[in-house]
Amino acid sequence: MFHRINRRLLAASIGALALTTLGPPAGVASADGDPSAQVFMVNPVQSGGDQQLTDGKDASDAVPATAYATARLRNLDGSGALDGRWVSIRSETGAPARPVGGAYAYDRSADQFEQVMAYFWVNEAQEYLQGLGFGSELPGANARQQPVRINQWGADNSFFTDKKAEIRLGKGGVDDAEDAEVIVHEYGHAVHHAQVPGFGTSVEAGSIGEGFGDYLAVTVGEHARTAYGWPRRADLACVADWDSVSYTSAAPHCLRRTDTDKVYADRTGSVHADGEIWSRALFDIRGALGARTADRIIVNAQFGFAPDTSFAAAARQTIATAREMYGDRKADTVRQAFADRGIPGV
Ligand SMILES: [Ca+2]
Ligand SMILES: [Ca+2]
Ligand SMILES: [Ca+2]
Ligand SMILES: [Zn+2]
Repeated sequence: MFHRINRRLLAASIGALALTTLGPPAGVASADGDPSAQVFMVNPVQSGGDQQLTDGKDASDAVPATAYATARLRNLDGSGALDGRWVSIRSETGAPARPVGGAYAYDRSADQFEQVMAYFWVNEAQEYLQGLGFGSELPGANARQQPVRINQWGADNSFFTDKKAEIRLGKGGVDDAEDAEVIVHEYGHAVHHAQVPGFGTSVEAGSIGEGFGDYLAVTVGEHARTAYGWPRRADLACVADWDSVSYTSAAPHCLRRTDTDKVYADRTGSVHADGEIWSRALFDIRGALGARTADRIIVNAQFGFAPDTSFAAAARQTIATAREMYGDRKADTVRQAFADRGIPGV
């Protein structure tokens, strides 16, 4: 679950069905046949650095053209729908996105833009995990077609549902799927659930789920940014710089951060707040070992988490995984990151 704001206030969504599309396509099909698409470079606040941006009721001109990049939509099944190897998009708002001249050239005012963003970023996240070896050298981590539903309701809330193993992205405030960090956060829950069915049945396990989702959003976004040469003009540790302009007053706008000084003794019992303890530890491991090594350890360790794990047990499992994969020195670096958060028994 991403956040919990006004989720009963559904009425505002009824007028959201108008659809607009851009005229001529902004790109053409690539030589290998993958269509191009307009996407945000993680999100417009992070890439552009303008903390004054606001939703403007989903207006095209509320976000500058420089916030968009043209990228390829990979692993599609060729049907023209946003169905592919790692993700399948269903939308309850607007017609399904379709390529014109080999391009999905929608801007943010079109409902189809969120469909394209969700496809691009879920595919990107699974490709990142595949690139770490999950699905080849290591077991797959949600290496399957992930269903994503863009929800018509106006509630400012996105979530992953255990029952259908489906991600649902809401449209309250800034449309949730306009921010890659919201999409990938939810994908983090899908990864956990695929690794350990029913994961998150204790408050601490739930907090680990939220912290990992935030961390995954940051590390996948940064991987993509580096790979594509996109700008970043906000702190790496700021999660959902764009979605959060709707409900945070102070700049920089962040739903949460992965670099707070929270320790285990600061627990509140709220999974989102306490998740910042865990995400900071993961962020520190990344800082010390580099993203690739850190993320191989972090994700691989999660296969061994109990559904109702504690911070202490999950930290010990992560340290043990680091030792098995990389030896004592790196294991001690991982241990230090958890010890710095005051997690007992490490
Ligand atoms: Ca939109
Ligand atoms: Ca939102
Ligand atoms: Ca960010
Ligand atoms: Zn969540």
